[in-house]
Amino acid sequence: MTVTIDAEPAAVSLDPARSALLVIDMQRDFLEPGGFGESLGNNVAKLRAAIAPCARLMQAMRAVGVPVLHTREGHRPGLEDVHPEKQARCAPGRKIGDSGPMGRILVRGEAGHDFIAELYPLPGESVIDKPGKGAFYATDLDLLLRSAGIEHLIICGVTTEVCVHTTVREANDRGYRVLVPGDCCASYFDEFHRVGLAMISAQGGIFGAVTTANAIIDAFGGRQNGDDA
Ligand code: TIU
Repeated sequence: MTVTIDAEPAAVSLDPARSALLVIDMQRDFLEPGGFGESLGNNVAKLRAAIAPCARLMQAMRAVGVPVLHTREGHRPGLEDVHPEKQARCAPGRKIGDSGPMGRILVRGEAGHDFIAELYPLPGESVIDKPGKGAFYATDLDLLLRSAGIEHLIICGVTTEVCVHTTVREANDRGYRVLVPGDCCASYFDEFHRVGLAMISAQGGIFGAVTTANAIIDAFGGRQNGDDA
C-alpha cells in the first residue's frame, strides 16, 4: 500500500510501512536565546515558525504508526569529537564547550542541547546524537533505518540550508526517497530557507521533493475537519 502526496516538482508515493519521519535538531541551542544559534549572531526567534507544523506532523505520524526519529547536534563533554575546523568557525568566547546561559554551548547533557519542550520525543522514539551537520555522518542512523526496513524519509527541522539540507543530500545519496515538508523547516535567513527548498525540488527533484505538513497529514488520512488549516 502507498499514499500519494502532492509535492514539488511532482507527487510522491510513500509506503507507510517503509516510511519514517526524521526531525532534525529541534534543540534549545538553535531555537532559544543564549545557545549556539545565537552565539553565531542569529535571531533565533525566526526558527519558531516551524514548531507548530512540526508538532502537528509528528502527532499525525505517531497516530498512523510511522516511526518518528529525532537528531541532536552536539558534542562529548570532553570535546574529543570537535575538530579544530568546526571550532574555528565559532565566535571568540562563544565556542563549543564555552559556558552560556543554557550551559556549555552544544555539549551533550547540557540544557541547551536538549529538545525544545514543544517537540519532545516520546519514550521509545530513537534519538540520534550527531557531531556534524548531516545526520548520517558518524552516527548509526543508516543502520537503524535499514534494520527497520525504512526506505522513505520525511525530513524536517532546522536549519533548512544547514543540517536539514546536509541530511537530505546524505539520504538521497544513500538511496532513500526523500520528502521535505517546507513549513516544518526554518532558517535564520528567509532567502536561504526559500532557496534551500527550491534547490531540493529543482532539476526534476535533484535531492527529493518538497511539500507541506498538511499535504502529508491529508494523504495519510490524519486530518479531520476542524483541525488547524
Ligand atoms: N548554524 C546553522 O544554521 N545551523 C547549524 O549550525 N546546525 C543545524 O542546522 N542544526
